[in-house]
Amino acid sequence: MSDGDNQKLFEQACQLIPGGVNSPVRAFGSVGGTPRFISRAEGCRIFDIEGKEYIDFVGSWGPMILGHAHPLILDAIADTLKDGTSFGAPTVAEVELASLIVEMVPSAEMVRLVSSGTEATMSALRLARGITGRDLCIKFEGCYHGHGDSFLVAAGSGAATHGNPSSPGVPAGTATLTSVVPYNDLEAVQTVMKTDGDNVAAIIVEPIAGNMGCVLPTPGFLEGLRDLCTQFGSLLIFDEVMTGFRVDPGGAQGLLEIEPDITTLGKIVGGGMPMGVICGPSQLMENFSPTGTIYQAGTLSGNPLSVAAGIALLTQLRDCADEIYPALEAKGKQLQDGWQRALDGHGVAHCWNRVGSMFGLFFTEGPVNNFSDASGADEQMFRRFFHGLLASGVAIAPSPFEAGFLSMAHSEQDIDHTTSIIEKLNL
Ligand code: KE4
Repeated sequence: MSDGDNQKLFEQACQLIPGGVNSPVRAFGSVGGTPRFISRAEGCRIFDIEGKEYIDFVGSWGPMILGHAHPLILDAIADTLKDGTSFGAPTVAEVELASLIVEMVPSAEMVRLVSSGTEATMSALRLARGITGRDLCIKFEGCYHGHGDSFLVAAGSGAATHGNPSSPGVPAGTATLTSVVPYNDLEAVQTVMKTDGDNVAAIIVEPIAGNMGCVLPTPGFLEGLRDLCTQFGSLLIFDEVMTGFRVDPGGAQGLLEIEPDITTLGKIVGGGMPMGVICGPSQLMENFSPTGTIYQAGTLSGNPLSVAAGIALLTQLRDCADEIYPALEAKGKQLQDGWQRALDGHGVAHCWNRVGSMFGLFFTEGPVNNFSDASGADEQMFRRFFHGLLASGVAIAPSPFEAGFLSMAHSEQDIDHTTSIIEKLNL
């Protein structure tokens, strides 16, 4: 292990893997520089191949709510591993995890397990389209629902509410079935529903957005979506891949007491192993094959190792919720107060959005209520902040359009240490 190993390995990786990474955001495209190749992680720290350690606020993009390499999760996987890795047949543990999810997620009566958040949202939209017999869907600018064709869509120009592909390879015919409107803009949704409501299968939304930084729903926004879906017979899909079990044991729908028709989950539900979930009322979920005719399948769906990790983590979050979620809120407040004070000391314009241990820091006066607001933040300042922290042993997401996460493994001392680092940064 020596300095420069990350760069050397990155050059080698780029010969073999597009951009040297298996998911684009990891390539540091938004911030420049060399991605750190991580060799191990423990608690709130990650360690790269040069032996450098970082206090980590990415947490593998959300799953690590108890911290990395938590013994409860590692032991659950190890215990399962000795019996094999995959059977392609139902297992007791899948029933146990389904029961846990139904118990914790207010709107869930039945679940279907898949292997990623993308699979979950793709399947959820197909379910909504199959049930309603309608083709259109509405999504929100700045919300990310994985890389399914129907979601890689940019807002249509001007009056044309129907979307255009935001990626090559997405057929125009597919993109035009998705309308993209600004987050928190209920009037824009009402306009679309007025003309197309009877053809809208679903409105899909991150109930607390985490893919344009962290952006909160303004009062009445989600309630308005709920009412519009009920009025027009469309289905409301809460994409809780990030917020599920993060902001509350019952996710955003538990915290905000709004019931969607269909919920998608990921990240935490798999304890850091590949997992996605579609869940909701039985009378909707039973439309999935084989009880219904809407096809959905997966070789590794309900994988024993992922399910074991998910059971271990959700059980801990359920049983210790009264300790865990207040503690995560306290950690989040400590972080926000400290970083706010340090950045004020630098005279840097910034604002925060935060729900418990999920946060967004924007280098703009704010408020930030949608993607346009988030896009107005100072990206050069973000880059300086990102690299100043990284050089000082603190890892935040390598993009201004990502949320940050705290875990139970971040101690008060760890958080104070990051604040003292920011005080000394050259911004
Ligand atoms: P995956 O297919 O990456 O498991 O989940 C897609 C997805 C769906 N819905 C929401 C709300 C999500 O946040 C995600 C994935 N989140 C990103 C981070 N913003 C994953 C990181 C990455 O793409 O590498």
